[in-house]
Amino acid sequence: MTPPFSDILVRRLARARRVAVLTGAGISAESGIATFRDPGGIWEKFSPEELANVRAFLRNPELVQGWYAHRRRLVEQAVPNPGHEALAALERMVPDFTLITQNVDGLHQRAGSRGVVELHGNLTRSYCIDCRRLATAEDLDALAEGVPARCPDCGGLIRPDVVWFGEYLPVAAFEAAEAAARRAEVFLSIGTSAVVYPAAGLPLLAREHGAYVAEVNLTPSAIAGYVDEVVEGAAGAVLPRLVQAVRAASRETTPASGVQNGRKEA
Ligand code: BJW
Ligand code: ZN
Repeated sequence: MTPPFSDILVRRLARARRVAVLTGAGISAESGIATFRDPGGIWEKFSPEELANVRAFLRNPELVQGWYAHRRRLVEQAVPNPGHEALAALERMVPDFTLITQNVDGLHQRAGSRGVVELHGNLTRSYCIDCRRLATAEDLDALAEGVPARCPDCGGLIRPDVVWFGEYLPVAAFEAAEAAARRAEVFLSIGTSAVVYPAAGLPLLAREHGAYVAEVNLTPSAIAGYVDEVVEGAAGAVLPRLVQAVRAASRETTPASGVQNGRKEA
């Protein structure tokens, strides 16, 4: 079967010493975690812009805490899929590899990716909005009793350690992401609608600095017209094939001496 990606992408990846990848909710969809903007989720009646902001949280903390409690349960039950695993394998083949994610589910780390740059935080952590104390699982249990979860030290509301609309991204994480985008020879944008900034600007930044930019998505994203290649398909199906093709192409260019072109083999 003809691959959904080009030979150019395979050869560029096989040669590249610096690769950066941006992932979004689409990569975790095949692990059973609903995306934000695709139809079908039980939170479909709320847009992320309505729930993922501090005003919504202060207006109705129970509703927003409930949304995150529901998502934490899904994440606990979920397992990484072949898309996450393929990116962990690609990392082991490229000397300078940066995986930047907008996801807050920790599935990349569980698939074996290291040094993941989390742009929007992680929903497994929560903290008190008044004294910043990290919350424990017991602190969050109050929610089950029908009242918002509050800090046992100061009574402040407990919020997830994620980035909501109108909030700044963690500075160190965003700086690391920008630096990786600027130096990347190949940049992959995977499973993101690319409508939320500043994350959606990273593939464009990479391209401005000379990277070959490809996106992998079920349907073309908002930035599809600005990238070098659009690979249409499910990340869990496309990425294992892509990594396999890159591995085969790397072997073809490996000298008989066994020196691996500076690559670490998976
Ligand atoms: C598959 C698949 C499969 C499915 N395989 N693919 C106007 C212009 C520019 C910017 C702004 C603007 N007005 C406001 C802003 C700023 C705002 C913004 O960008 N808004 C836009 C919506 C217009 N951004 C911010 O506020 C950011 N902060 C900021 O800018 O700070 C500066 C500032 C400070 C003070 C005042 C003003 C500015 C913060 C953004 C934080 C986003 N937070 C969320 C929630 C995180 C916590 C949580 O998870 O609950 O992040 S919102 C939500 O969207 C979440 C995601 O990370 C993010 C991106 O979504 P993603 O990952 O792309 O998911 P989907 O669902 O949109 O797309 C899924 C894709 O997968 C689809 O394309 C599918 O086709 C595909 N797919 N299955 C491959 N199997
Ligand atoms: Zn507190």
